[in-house]
Amino acid sequence: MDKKHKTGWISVVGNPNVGKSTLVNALVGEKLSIVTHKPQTTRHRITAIANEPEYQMVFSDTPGVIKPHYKMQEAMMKKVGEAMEDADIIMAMTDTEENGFSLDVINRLNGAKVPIIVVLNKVDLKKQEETAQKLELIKTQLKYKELLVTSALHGFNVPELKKILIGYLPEGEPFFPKEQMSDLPERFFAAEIIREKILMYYQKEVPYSVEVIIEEFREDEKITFIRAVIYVNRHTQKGIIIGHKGEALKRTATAARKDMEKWLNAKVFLEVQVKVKKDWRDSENQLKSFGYL
Ligand SMILES: Nc1nc2c(ncn2[C@@H]2O[C@H](COP(=O)(O)OP(=O)(O)OP(=O)(O)O)[C@@H](O)[C@H]2O)c(=O)[nH]1
Ligand SMILES: [Mg+2]
Repeated sequence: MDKKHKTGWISVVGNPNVGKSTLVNALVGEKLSIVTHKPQTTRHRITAIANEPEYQMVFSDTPGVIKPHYKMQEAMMKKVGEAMEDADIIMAMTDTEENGFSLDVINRLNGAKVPIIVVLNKVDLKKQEETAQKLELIKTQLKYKELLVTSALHGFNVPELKKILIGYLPEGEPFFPKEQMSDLPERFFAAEIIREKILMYYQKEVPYSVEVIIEEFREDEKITFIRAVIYVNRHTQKGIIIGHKGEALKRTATAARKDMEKWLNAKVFLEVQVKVKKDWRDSENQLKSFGYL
């Protein structure tokens, strides 16, 4: 007997830095979502699709849940809400560094009408007894269908998690063509690669004050031309991004270009400019033009 095809939206929700993007990348087998050791790496809802003949899982990686301090963060939190509304399954994620789920996350999850799968990530970092204690705490915090420990970084329990998710996927036709891995354009991922390097190379508030926009993305036969603008909040940050004799920017752009070449499997010519858009994080118009609203 033929098994019916399964399709569904799976949203990953949790505090910053617990490994949501790492896990989504591991589940789809491709690095789509950027990952850094800093919190608030993910700012958008990122679609990542796992395709097999018998199923299509459409993951929404989301920004870590925080209390917003400026309009951009409000927009980030709105995306978490939207991803939860659309979900057929919610993956609620915490890690062994956290002391169970935060109240903000619990409050968001309480009204959920779809199955919740709880994931306790980063089990590689702690002894078994400590992990067991965290699991006991989580059991008292949420109503869920399944509870699983993972190490997204090392792939531990990722195939098992996938099997569990398939079990909860609704039957249905695929939403996207089977070769598609995301509904976001290449330009978006190119900008994210640059932002990942900025998060890695710059300190304190600087990475959080930056937006990256791709103004040109042109694939010629032999080379892909990418022209990017890094927008900063304040004039002083422009100098920091560029650095002494332009060295900081050069390092960032070179690292980004190398990753882009791997991702596109093509030679890339990357041009990066830095511009100031004063207080863009609190400007509705700017946030609209940057795609947050
Ligand atoms: N040791 C260990 N580190 C992990 C694991 N999963 C993720 N990490 C690390 O945790 C950090 C945060 O990972 P991300 O995937 O960016 O976390 P996130 O939840 O998407 O973070 P935000 O986008 O900021 O909300 C990175 O340095 C990862 O390499 C894991 O299983 N074990
Ligand atoms: Mg993330």
